[in-house]
This record gives sequence, C-alpha cells and structure tokens, in this order.
Amino acid sequence: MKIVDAKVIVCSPGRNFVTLKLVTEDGVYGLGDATLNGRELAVVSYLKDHVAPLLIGRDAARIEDTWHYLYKGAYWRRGPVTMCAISAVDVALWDIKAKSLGVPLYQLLGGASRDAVLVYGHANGANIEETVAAVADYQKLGYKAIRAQSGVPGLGKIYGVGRGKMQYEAAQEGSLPVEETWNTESYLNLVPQLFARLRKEFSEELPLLHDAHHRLTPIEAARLGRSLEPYHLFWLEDPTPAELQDGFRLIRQHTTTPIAVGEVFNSVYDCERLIKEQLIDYIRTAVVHAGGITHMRKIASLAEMHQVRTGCHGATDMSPVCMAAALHFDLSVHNFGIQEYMVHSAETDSVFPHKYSFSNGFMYPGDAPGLGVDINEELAAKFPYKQAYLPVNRALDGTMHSW
Ligand code: CS2
Ligand code: MG
Repeated sequence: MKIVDAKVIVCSPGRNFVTLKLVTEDGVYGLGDATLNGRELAVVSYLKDHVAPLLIGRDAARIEDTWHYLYKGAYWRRGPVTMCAISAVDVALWDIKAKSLGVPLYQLLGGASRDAVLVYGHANGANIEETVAAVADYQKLGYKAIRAQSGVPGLGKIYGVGRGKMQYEAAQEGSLPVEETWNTESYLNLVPQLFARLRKEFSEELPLLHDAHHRLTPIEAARLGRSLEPYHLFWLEDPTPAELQDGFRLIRQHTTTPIAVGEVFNSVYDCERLIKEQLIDYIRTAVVHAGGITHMRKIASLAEMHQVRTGCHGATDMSPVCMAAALHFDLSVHNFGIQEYMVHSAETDSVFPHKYSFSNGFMYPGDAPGLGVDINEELAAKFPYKQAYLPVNRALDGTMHSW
C-alpha cells in the first residue's frame, strides 16, 4: 500500500493546529497531529521540506521501519521539532493500518485493558475561592479527578489561570509573547492554603492534581511536596525543570507527594533515569510530541517495568487527532494512570469531527476503524494560521524565569 500524497494542513479554529494527512494508492488516508504550541511553522517546514518528499512511494504498512528511517535518517536525533514530525507520520500510518483492517486502533495495540479512560479537568480561578467554585463546577460536570490552579495575590496573570471557566488556552495571538510576573515565595505560601481549603470543601477521596509548571528549584519543589502531604494529591506535576534529572532525587528524599513529569519530553532518553530510579510516579509524554504511538509504547513499557504509570498530556494545543490517538493508547496500555482532558472549542471540534466522547469523568475512543477522527479541509481553510506565542515569565526583579 504505497503512499502517494503527504499533505500538511495548517489551520487555526480557535488556536493553531498542524495536521499531516497521508494518502495511499488505495485511497485510504491517515491523520497525524504535528502541533508544537508557539513553534508550529518549524514543524510545518520540517514536514513539508524534509519529510514529505521521502514518504512518497514508501509502503504505508511499514510503520516501525518508517519510524527508524526518519529517526536515524535525520542524523540529528531527537528534539521537539524532529520528534513532533516523526510522531505525525507515525500516527497517520497507524491510522491507515487500522482503517485498512477495519478495526479501531486500540485493537492493534493489544486490545482494551479497561472499559473507559479516566480523565481529569482543569479547574482554575483568580484566587482560592474562585478555584474552589471551579472545582465544584467540574464535579457537577461529572469529572472524577480535577486539577486545581489558582492565581497568586499580588501577581498578575500566571500559568494555569485561564481566560474563562471551561476554556483554557495558554497561547496568545501576537507578534511577541505576553510577559508574566512571578514570585516563588508567594506561590509556595499560597498553594498549601489552596489545597487545605479544597480538602475542607470536598471529599478526601476526590483525586486532586496540581501543576507547578517547571517553576521551582528542587529544594523548593521538595518544600511544596512536603507541605501538600496532608492533602494527599493525586500528583504534583512538573515540580522542577527536568533537564536536570538528578534534581528529582532531592525531591524524592523529602516528600511522598506523587510526581508527574514529561509533557515537554520527546523521547525515552529524556526520562529513562527518572523512570529507572523511580524518581517519578507518572510519565506525561504526549503522542504528538514523543514519537507517536510507536515510541510511546516503548516509553510505557520501560515505565511498566518500574511501576511508573502513564498520565498523557492533553491540553487544547494537542488537536483532536492527538486526543483520539491518546485515547486508543490509554484504553490499551496496561500501566495507564490518567489522561488530561482540556475541552476543545466548538470551532476546533467542527474542523476535526471525531468519535471519541466524554461521559461522567471518563472518555471512550469509540470503535470506528482507525483513530475515529477526520479533518474537514474546506472548513479548516476558513481558519488561517495566526502568529501566537506562549507567555514568558520574569521574576519580580526582571530575571527570566520558567513559565
Ligand atoms: C500544561 C499545558 O496542561 C498542562 O499540564 O502544562 O497547558 C502547557 O502549558 C501547554 O500545553 C503548553 O503548550
Ligand atoms: Mg503541565
């Protein structure tokens, strides 16, 4: 089944997305998400100028071989742009294979290991009381696990506090990133108060999550993890920038709060020590950024051997194509932990009609052949790319800080 066309579709139905569409000589086509928030056009060029020409004439059935052809063949291995492009090709080929066999993708991954995929939603507010109210709203919507992020008094907008109740979109249109201000001490004082308040308001059984978003040093993260122990979080995410994998040993020495890391990782090599030394409890790599289904399965296998569970990234900057692929992966992988689910806009859903569904805190990939997602190219063309950037963050004295 030869590939005869490789099309890169850029659109912006509410936010920018990059989609790869591979078409075979039989007319069967597959989709792959290639969205890299804030750096989308880099992946567009990588795919259009360097990868697509190599795919024409290749056998679409040779998924593993194509993965290594693009990975080893690039010579310059790994990195978010390269791996996002490889992910898109990989997922599109899995979509084609499952469609041509007439089965939902999860059936090719070993079948279902569970009946449904547990997800968590993003409750946030400008202050503690608004965040408490938002958690209550998410409970009413049926979510069984909820992430809680609050603004910090004295700081303006910070990561995790959205521009509306249900919709949270970090990237902002414009020719320059928005600059936000940060103060670690204010944050470290607020977060334990937030979770003390949440535990007073809600059942001890409610899984609560929090994202520190790479903004702490290891010892600050250890302090936060220890201060949150009375509120037994489901996880504390991205406590410290993970380039320094050794930094997680220090966190582990001080706290039993479970740790989740990995949404910015793009290969198993970014997390192999974190997993092998059990320095983390959940690996957050996303299908769209970590080499597609093929490489995610390898990351999950290493994690399974070390009692680390998956917790795939699932923000709105992953398109419904990625969400569909993630749900097929989640339904099948043995050491599944939880799936992040940020609701896409109605515009996005209209461009990407899909079979997956949410009900009462769980998601279902559906049983359509392949991924169960499509792209309406005519409608996509009505939403052209708009330059947009993720914010940058500066400490009170103006020093650049992780956002
Ligand atoms: C966040 C993301 O969902 C999360 O856990 O870390 O919202 C992240 O900020 C964005 O995906 C960046 O594009
Ligand atoms: Mg995160």
